[in-house]
Amino acid sequence: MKIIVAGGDGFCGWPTALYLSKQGHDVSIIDSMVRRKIDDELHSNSITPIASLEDRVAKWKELTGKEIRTYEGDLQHYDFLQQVMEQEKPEAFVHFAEQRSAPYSMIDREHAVYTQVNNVVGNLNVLYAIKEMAPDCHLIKLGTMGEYGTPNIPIEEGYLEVEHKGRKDRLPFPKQPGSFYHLSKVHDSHNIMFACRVWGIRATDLNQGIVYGLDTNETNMDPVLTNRLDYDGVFGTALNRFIIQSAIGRNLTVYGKGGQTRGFLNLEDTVRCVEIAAEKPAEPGEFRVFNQFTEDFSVLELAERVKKVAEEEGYHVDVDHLENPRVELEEHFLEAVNTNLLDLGLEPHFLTDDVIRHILKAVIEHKERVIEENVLPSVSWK
Ligand code: NAD
Ligand code: USQ
Repeated sequence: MKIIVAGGDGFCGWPTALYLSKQGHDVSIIDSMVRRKIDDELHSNSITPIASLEDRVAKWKELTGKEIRTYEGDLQHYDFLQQVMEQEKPEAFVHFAEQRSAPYSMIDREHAVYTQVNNVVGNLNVLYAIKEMAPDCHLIKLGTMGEYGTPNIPIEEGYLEVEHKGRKDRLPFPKQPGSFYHLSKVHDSHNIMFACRVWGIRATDLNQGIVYGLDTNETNMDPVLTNRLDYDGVFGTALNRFIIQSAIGRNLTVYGKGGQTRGFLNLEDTVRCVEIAAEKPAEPGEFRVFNQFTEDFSVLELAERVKKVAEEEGYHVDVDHLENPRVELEEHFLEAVNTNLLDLGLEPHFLTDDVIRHILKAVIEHKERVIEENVLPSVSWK
């Protein structure tokens, strides 16, 4: 299958591009490199040293004989996207290419506007490019579980059967996101759903939970293929961040009470979920929604899991409860359905102590790269 991976230089996109290429698909990457520029803006870095995209794909070709074509450009620039689509005529378009940090979107007005323009306009351009140049192409769009927020009822996969004043309908599940970033994903979902209904586009919205892990079989093949891994207060996510904090002798930063409960999945499952969606595409006109996570944990539970494993490895770890920089419920109900991907064959890699130990050992190798002042949260929601 001819597949474009937009955002293919990023944390999820790079391992996905390699995995799809290894599976025999004809893969090309679009990326504007903006994530690397944001590192410069924030004076931050990936804890793992990462090679340029050019070197990464050259190494992949040397090791496997497989070519991954690359297009450096911004999805907001329609002329650029048109050229790529005309050249590639993809059967699937995997769309990771968005500003994905909630704290980054809450820094100030400029960052909120940047996030929503980048994400919403980029996605709208992708929808038009599919309509105009590859109408049968299946859009596989990375959404987020955070679109739903934390309602006091179980979360369904995209839709809710509602009975109201004696009438019934299947309606989009209500969305109560917690940041301007998460809101951008809600806007994307609405635009995609509309494009499916009006133009007959086929699309799958993958409402992904928080991804943990660093490597996959493919990124492990050579140091040049190493994936990025964020630890800072803006782009680092729970669990990965806790593991890195324990490796560098810092207290684990639980925000508030730590009862915030989220869906999580291993990076190895991210790449497989995208493959499953690509191999079993949505029907023309169908807006399909999969909740892409395998387990849920509270933040405090994760901190305690990491503390236990790190202490077994000889590190002393304390858990701090910092004043929460975000506005969110710290104790709440969370139950979400995630059966669509399991029904299509996903075999989850669950979070075991060995998985935590593996990430810990991998990050310890690079701990001298951590910029200490970036570890604590610096962005307030208020
Ligand atoms: P990332 O920032 O590491 O990668 C995103 C990539 O997209 C970067 O390489 C960046 O340069 C590129 N990009 C951004 N805007 C672009 C544009 N307009 N044009 C071209 N390229 C652009 O992020 P990630 O962690 O790999 O996340 C990928 C996707 O998955 C995002 O859409 C994110 O919202 C979603 N997601 C991530 C997680 C997670 O835990 N990391 C969880 C749920 C959903
Ligand atoms: N948290 C802490 N301590 C930390 C970091 C986070 O307690 O050091 C808490 C946050 O307050 C929040 C929860 O952990 O309650 C999750 O925060 P996060 O930074 O791990 O994840 P989030 O901001 O939700 O964003 C990440 C990705 C985003 C993706 C989302 C999936 O950056 O791209 O969309 O996870 S989800 O959470 O399902 O919406």
